[in-house]
Amino acid sequence: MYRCLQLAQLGEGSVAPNPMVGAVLVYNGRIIGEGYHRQYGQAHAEVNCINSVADEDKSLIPEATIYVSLEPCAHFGKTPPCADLIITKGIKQVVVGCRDPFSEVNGKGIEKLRAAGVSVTLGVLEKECLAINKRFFTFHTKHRPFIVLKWAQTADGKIANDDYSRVLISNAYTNRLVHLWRSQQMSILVGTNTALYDDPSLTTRLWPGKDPIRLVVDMDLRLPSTLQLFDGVTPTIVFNKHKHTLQLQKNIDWYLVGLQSYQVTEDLSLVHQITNALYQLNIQSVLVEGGTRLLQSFIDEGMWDEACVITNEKLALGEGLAAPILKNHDLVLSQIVQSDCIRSYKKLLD
Ligand code: AOF
Ligand code: ZN
Repeated sequence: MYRCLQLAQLGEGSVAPNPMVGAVLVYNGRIIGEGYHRQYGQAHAEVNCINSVADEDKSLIPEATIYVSLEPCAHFGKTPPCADLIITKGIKQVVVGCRDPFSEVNGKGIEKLRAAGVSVTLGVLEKECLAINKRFFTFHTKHRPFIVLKWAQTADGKIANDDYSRVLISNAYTNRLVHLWRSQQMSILVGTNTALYDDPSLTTRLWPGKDPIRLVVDMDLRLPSTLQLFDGVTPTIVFNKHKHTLQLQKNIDWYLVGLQSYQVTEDLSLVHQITNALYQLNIQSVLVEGGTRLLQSFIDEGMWDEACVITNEKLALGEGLAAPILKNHDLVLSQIVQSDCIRSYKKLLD
C-alpha cells in the first residue's frame, strides 16, 4: 500500500478533480504490475496496473492480489468500472486503502467485488490514503471545497496600511511559496478591496504549475475592467448581486469559460453562497487570499481547513489594517523560518 501511495502521488497536478490513486499487483511476494491514475479523464490506476504486467507474467494475474489506495469504482464515468475489470481478470484478492465517498461509488465497488466472490480487505493505511486526497474527500463528505486561508502579516498583526496601500511583508522566497500554494488549489478567491488596491493577477507565474480559477467578490460590479484579474489569461468568476451568466454544470471545460458572473444575495451568508457554487461546479478546493473581512468571515463561520500565514517578524507598522484572527486552532502543522519571514500552517480543529 505504501507503494500504491508513492505511485498515486505521481498524478499530482494532472488528475484533479479526480483523486490520485495508485495500484500494485503482487504475486507470491513479487510485484508483477503497477500503475496510477495519470491524467483526468483517462485510465484509472487499476487499468494501468493490470496493463503493465509483462507477457510472461500475464498467466499469474488471476492468482495475484491487487492493492489499490482507493476503492475500485463501480460506475461508468469517463472510463468503465474498475471493479468489473478486476472480476473479468479473475483476480480473487483485493486490498483497498479507503472507501470512495463519491456518490456513484461509495461502497458499491466493494459490494460488487464481494458479490462476485472476490475477497476484499478494507482500510489498509487508511489514514495515509485519506490524507493524500484531502481535497477530494472534504469535497465529497462535507459537500464543499477544501478551504485554505492565506495571508501575510507584520510582527504586530497588520496586513496593509490604513489606506489599503500595500506593505512589503513577504520576501522572494515566500512569494514563490505563495505561487506553489496557488498551484495546489483549483481556485483562488479575493475580495473587492484586495482586487482594487493590490491589482493581483492571482496566477502561478513564479511556480511551474496550473493557474487556479480566479474568483472575486464585487457585489456592485464596480471593479474596473483594466484590472489584471480581467486580463483573460485564465478564467475569472465575479460574485455580484446584479448579474448571472454562469451555467452551473459539472465538468465544464474551464478554459472555455473566460469571464463569468455569478449572482449572490446580501441576505444570505456570502461564504455559503460561494462555497455552494463551487460545490455545484465541481471545484474541489479554494485558496482565500484576502482581505481581512473576507478571510474573517470564513473563520467566523468555521469554514476553513488550513491557514497559511506568513509573518514578517522584523516589520512592525504600529497602525494599519489588522490581520484576521484565527479561532479554534492550536495545531501548528509546520513552521519554517526563512530570512525574516515565518511561514506557519494551521489546521482547524474538528
Ligand atoms: C478508481 N481508480 O484510479 C480512480 C478512481 O470519470 P471517471 O471514470 O474517471 O471516474 C472518476 C471517479 O472515479 C472519481 O470521482 C472517483 O470516484 C473514482 N476515481 N477510481 O477505481 C482510480 N482515479
Ligand atoms: Zn476505476
